[in-house]
Amino acid sequence: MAIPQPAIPFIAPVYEVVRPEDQPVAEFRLPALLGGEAAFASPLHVGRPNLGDRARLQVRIDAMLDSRWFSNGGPMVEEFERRICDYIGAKHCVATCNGTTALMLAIRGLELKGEVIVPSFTFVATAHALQWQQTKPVFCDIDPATHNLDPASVEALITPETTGIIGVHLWGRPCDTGALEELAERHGLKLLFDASHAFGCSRAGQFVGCFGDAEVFSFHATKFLNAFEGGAVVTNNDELAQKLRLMRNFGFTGYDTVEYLGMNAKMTEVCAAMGLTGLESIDQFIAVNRRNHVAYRTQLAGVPGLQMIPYAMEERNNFQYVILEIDPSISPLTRDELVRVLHADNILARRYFHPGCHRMEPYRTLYPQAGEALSNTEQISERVLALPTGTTIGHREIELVATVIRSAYDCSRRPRKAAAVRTVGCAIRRNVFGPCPRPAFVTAIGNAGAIAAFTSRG
Ligand code: T4K
Repeated sequence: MAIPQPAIPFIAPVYEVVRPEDQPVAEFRLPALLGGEAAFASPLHVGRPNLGDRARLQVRIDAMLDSRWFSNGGPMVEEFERRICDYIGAKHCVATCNGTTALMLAIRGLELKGEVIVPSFTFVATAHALQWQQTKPVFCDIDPATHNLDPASVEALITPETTGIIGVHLWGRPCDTGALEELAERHGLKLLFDASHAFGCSRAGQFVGCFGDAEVFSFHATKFLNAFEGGAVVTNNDELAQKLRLMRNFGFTGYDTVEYLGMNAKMTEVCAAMGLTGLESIDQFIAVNRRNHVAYRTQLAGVPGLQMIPYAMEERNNFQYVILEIDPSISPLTRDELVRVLHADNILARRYFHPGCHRMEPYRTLYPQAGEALSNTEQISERVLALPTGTTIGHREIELVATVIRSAYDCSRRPRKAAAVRTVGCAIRRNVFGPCPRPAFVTAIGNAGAIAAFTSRG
């Protein structure tokens, strides 16, 4: 059964669209890469921060300024932690200055040493948090259907050196928590989840935050719930929570008593104020993300070789990411060609997460063979593309993004239209720049392979 969603408030988009408000989006528009006018006058970003009620944020900030209490376990952080626990039904939340330090604390707190199994298909912070403390990330392949750790592949990588597993709930779609918990228990391993994308998401009706030994959230500006910068470790383990609280604050147990090796991983009061204010609007953020998701799905239905990753509608989802998967055996454009088309139109779609961590430094040098067992990761990281969404994006923007995509596909599939496009493109350029710079123009497209279809296949 689908979970009822709250009414969606009107939130004005902040992007300047070239098309006037009252004109319908044309079915076809000449891609800017071929000389058309850019669809957006200013960049349409992925990851624009959501903002809760500005007035309430201001009240909180004023209270903080008046109190002269800015950090080190202030009342805003305490309230933020309490509200996170209340929201997801977890026992402890240890708020931190960002998600990466939360991962680092959790890894140290759980005593993950030697080897830890982790996906390569994730943001590089997941791997860095291990390597930073001399723990070896053993890169594991994903299930291509879920983009998450494949439990069978995890089991094949367990050695006597393995101390733990870190699953990443990518795009907010939870890992197979049951299979991973069973595996961890059977092999005596610790299980941590990088839930940076998954605040507000559930699996089997249970909120993310309650799985494994601990879970880590990111409240970075680009996350749908943001604290400017911020993160948290959430756990039901009393002892671990106590340890993490000490580690977050240099190991202090009193004014001048240090009982533990610690660092400075504290969340500031102003960040907690932002997080608390966002939490009050979380239903609206999710509703807008969901609406955008549905709109993209409708607008992009039927584009050959292009799929949007779905969310399980019987669960809670934050719909934070709109992820396309482009199958190069069907699609007339590759993912990278489509990126060039979109960027030329000022739509700054991102190749999250390309390449896999194993192809980045220091992992490429340290573990040069890692890619051999990562065929799904290699394939999926060549196919994925994140589109702009969030509360700064409305139906108009989505319609226009979809039109740009459809038009580019249309050109590359229909030779006559492609020829027309080339002619129109050159005509426009001739009018603007003088004689058509065809060689450079064609080379720019052709050499890069971007919409090669417009030229060679046209
Ligand atoms: N694990 C996973 C699975 C993660 O995805 C992340 C973070 C982490 C761990 C670590 O959590 P944190 O330590 O960051 O809390 C961005 C974010 O910086 C990063 O937090 C996030 N994942 C990752 C997926 O995306 P970049 O390098 O792509 O950021 P950047 O600067 O290119 O920004 C992305 C887009 O957002 C840009 O187009 C501009 C826009 N933007 C960004 C900021 C900061 C804004 O419009 N306003 C802003 O204030 O990593």
